[in-house]
Amino acid sequence: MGPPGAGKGTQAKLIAGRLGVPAISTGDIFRANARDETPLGVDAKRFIDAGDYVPDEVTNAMVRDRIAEDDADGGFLLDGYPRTVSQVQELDKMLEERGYSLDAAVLLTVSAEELVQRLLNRAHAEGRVDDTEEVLWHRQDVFREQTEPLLSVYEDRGLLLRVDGIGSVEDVSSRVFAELDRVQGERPS
Ligand code: B4P
Repeated sequence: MGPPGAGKGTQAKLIAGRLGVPAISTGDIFRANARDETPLGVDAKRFIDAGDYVPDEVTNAMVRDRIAEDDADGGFLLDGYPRTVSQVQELDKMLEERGYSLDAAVLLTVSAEELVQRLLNRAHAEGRVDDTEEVLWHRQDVFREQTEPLLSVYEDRGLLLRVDGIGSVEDVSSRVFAELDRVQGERPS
C-alpha cells in the first residue's frame, strides 16, 4: 500500500521475486486492458486519466478472478489493492472463501511533494501524457480520502508494516525485506 508514486509497483516486483509468488497489480491489469482496448480497459481508462479510482465492483471482480488462477495457489502479493473500505470487505470475503489469510500489509511512506515530482518524471519518461500536475495532486487527495482510512484497519489487525519509501530502490527494498523477516521471525512457525 502507499500513495500514488510511492513505488508500490517497483517494490512489488522485487518482493514477489524474492518470495517466488506472482505480483498482482490492479494498476498493471487496468493498463494492459486499456492498451488492448478491451471493454474493461476502455471503462477503466476514463477513471485513471481523471485521477479517480476505478469503481469497486469492477476492481473486486477482476481481483477475484485473478487470485483464482493456478499461479496464485501458493500465495501472492497484491499491489495497489485494496484501496477502499469496500475493497477490504470484499478481499476479506475472497480470502475466507479460499481459506487464505494475509501475512502482512506493507505501507510505503513518502511525502506528497516527492511523490508528485516522481510521477511527473515518470509521465515524462513513459509518455503518460494524462499525468498532468493537476491530476497528480488530485490522486494524492483521493488517496488521503479513500485509502488512508484503511491503514488503521490493518494496524488494528497487527498486519501493518510502515516502511520509509525515500531513498534508492535498493535501500527501500532492503527495508521492506528486513521488516518482513522481522515479523516472520516473531510469528510461531
Ligand atoms: P498504480 O498502478 O497502482 O500506480 P501508482 O499508484 O501511480 O504508482 P506506484 O505506487 O505503483 O508507483 P511506481 O512503482 O510505478 O495505479 C494506477 C491507477 O490505477 C490508480 O490511480 C487508479 O486509478 C487505478 N487503480 C489501481 N488499483 C486500483 C484499485 N484497487 N481500485 C481502484 N482503482 C485502482 O513508481 C512511481 C515512479 O517512481 C516510477 O517512475 C518509479 O521509477 C519511481 N520510483 C519508484 N521507487 C523510487 C525510489 N525509491 N526513488 C525514486 N523514484 C522511485
